[in-house]
Amino acid sequence: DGPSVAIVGVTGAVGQEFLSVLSDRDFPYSSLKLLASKRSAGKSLRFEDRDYTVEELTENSFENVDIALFSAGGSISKKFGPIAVEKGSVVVDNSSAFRMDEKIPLVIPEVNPEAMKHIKLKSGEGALIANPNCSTIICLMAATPLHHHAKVTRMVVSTYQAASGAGAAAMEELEQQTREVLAGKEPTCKIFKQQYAFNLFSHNAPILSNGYNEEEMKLLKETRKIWNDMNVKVTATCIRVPVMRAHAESVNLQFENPLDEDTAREILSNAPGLVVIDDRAANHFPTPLAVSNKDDVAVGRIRRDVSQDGNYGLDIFVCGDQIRKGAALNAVQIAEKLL
Ligand code: 11C
Repeated sequence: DGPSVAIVGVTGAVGQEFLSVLSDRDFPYSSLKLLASKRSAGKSLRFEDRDYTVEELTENSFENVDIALFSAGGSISKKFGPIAVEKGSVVVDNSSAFRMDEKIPLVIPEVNPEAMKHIKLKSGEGALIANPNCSTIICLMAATPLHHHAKVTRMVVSTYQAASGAGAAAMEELEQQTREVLAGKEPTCKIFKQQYAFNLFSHNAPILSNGYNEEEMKLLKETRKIWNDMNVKVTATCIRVPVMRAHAESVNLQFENPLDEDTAREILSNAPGLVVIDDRAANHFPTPLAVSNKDDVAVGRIRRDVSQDGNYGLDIFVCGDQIRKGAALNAVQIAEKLL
């Protein structure tokens, strides 16, 4: 019998995507429980020819739940994640609440599935598995195969992040502002405190005392944990751009061992979950639109870094759907590994 699955935060952008991904991948659930806040409880949802009623998330929600997919924010995860684990559920959590807890695996299935190999479904023992930040997932999907070949010593990341990373309300704000600006009206700024349409700005995550914002520090800390390499150097600048649902990232890599660009292209072409779009003649490279609603992360602009001697540096450009591989798909792939 397949596992019983609960979705926590089903009415959010990622929650809705959990449903699409479960369906697209024919995930063999035996039953499905849709959970959300009191505000959304009672809503009807049709999924795979069945009608569901969204239930209010409570401490009693996890009885007989084998897998709980959480995407309802860090404070909900902190409160209800341990309750689900206590009931024997394996929780795959999309928030940042548990990512840096050293007892909790932080997993990209194509990169470090071994980190969760001790976790078993229906064992009576619940467990937590953390889904990394979307920018980290999208970056490491391309950087890891190269790291395995030539060992990355330093990575410089510049992100171009979509509205979806800030939730469904931010996506609506981008659309509304675009209409307003085109109509010559003052844009409504609720989620972001400045004009988003036809603009870009530094990521809205809190700024820390070192001048980096939290999103940038996640790229450093999560990469070190996922690669199990506390020495890799990572610096990032994260920017919010007026794109709906896919992140783009420019990634500069420095290697311990030489890696020429043809070998890199070959490695990336054979890597799981990755598609190479790198047509220099046609100036055709990855774009957020090309990867929107797609599972694969796209990589291109693969070139030797001319600022470094020999073949010790590469520049690449990656794009990935933030809601899918950056969140819901990665979590469902983790669940698939548990089957
Ligand atoms: C963004 N990555 O694109 C963020 C949002 O740690 O899960 C998700 C924050 C997180 O804005």
